[in-house]
Order: sequence, then C-alpha cells, then structure tokens
Amino acid sequence: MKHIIKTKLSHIIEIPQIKDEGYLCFMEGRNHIPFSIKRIYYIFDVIKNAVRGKHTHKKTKQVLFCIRGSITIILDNGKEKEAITLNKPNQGIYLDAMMWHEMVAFKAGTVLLVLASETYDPNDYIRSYEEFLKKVREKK
Ligand code: T46
Repeated sequence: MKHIIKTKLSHIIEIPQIKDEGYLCFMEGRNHIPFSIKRIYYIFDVIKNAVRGKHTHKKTKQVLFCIRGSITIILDNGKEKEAITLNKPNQGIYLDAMMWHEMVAFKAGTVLLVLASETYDPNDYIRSYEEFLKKVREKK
C-alpha cells in the first residue's frame, strides 16, 4: 500500500514500514514509484551547513528518501517555493523534471537515497538559476 500526501508543489510518497524486531521499509517499482527506475544513488557524510542541489533537471524525475537523519529540501517551480523537511525513512518526496531544488540542513549522520528515472547525464542539469527561470517563462 502506498499513501500520497499532497504538498504545495509536489507530493510525498509514503511506503510500507513493517515493525517486528526492527523496522523494514520496501518499495516496488510500479506500485510505489511513478516511473521506471534507471538509477539509484545515495548521499551521506555531508558536511555541516552544506547546500547541495541548486539545479534542476530537464528530463529526470526522482524520488528522494531520507532513510536516516533529516534534511530540508527547498522546491522551486520558478513561481513558488516550498520547504519540505524529510525525516521519516518511509516518506519520499517526488521531484518532477524542471523543479529547481536545494538540499539544506543536513543533520549529522543523514543518508539520502534517491531513485531516478534516467541514467546520469550532466547535460540533463540546468545549474544556472537565470537559465532555469528563462526556460520556465518560455514554457508559458
Ligand atoms: C539531484 C540531487 C537530489 C555522478 O557521476 N553520477 C550520478 O549519478 C550523480 C547523481 C552524480 N554524479 C557526480 C556529479 C558530480 O561530480 O557526482 C558529483 C556530485 O553531484 P552533484 O554536485 O550534482 O550532487 P548534488 O547533491 O548537488 O545533487 C544530487 C544529484 O546530482 C542531482 O541529480 O537531483 O542530488
């Protein structure tokens, strides 16, 4: 079972969390993740006060799970912004293409697991905020 929690600019995907002698969370491609997963990566041991991200993707869609610790992700669609704190291992934020994002406030020990719809391609990134805004305006 998956539960969707709407946010202003996106939604949180809540996956099953099974408790016995510990906790087990699982996610299944078609049931829980709204794209076919081509890549998985994880980010950890981030230094204090680091700001990661600061880019958008032209095509790649992602779901971010903070499986340990806590981070805040700032979403920006070029018109509105939203700050979402991820601190539950069974909740992932859906990150659509063309959504500017920054990850801040990494708590020590945080591990961020990311599922992506595409393999790694540096050309899929827009790292200039001005260029991102220009593309958003062009789309109107
Ligand atoms: C994103 C946020 C949530 C690779 O070689 N392969 C990969 O699959 C990835 C993701 C990164 N890299 C290289 C590219 C850079 O030389 O790893 C280095 C660090 O990547 P970056 O500075 O883009 O890391 P973040 O934390 O700013 O962003 C990452 C993802 O790159 C990005 O797609 O949406 O996490």
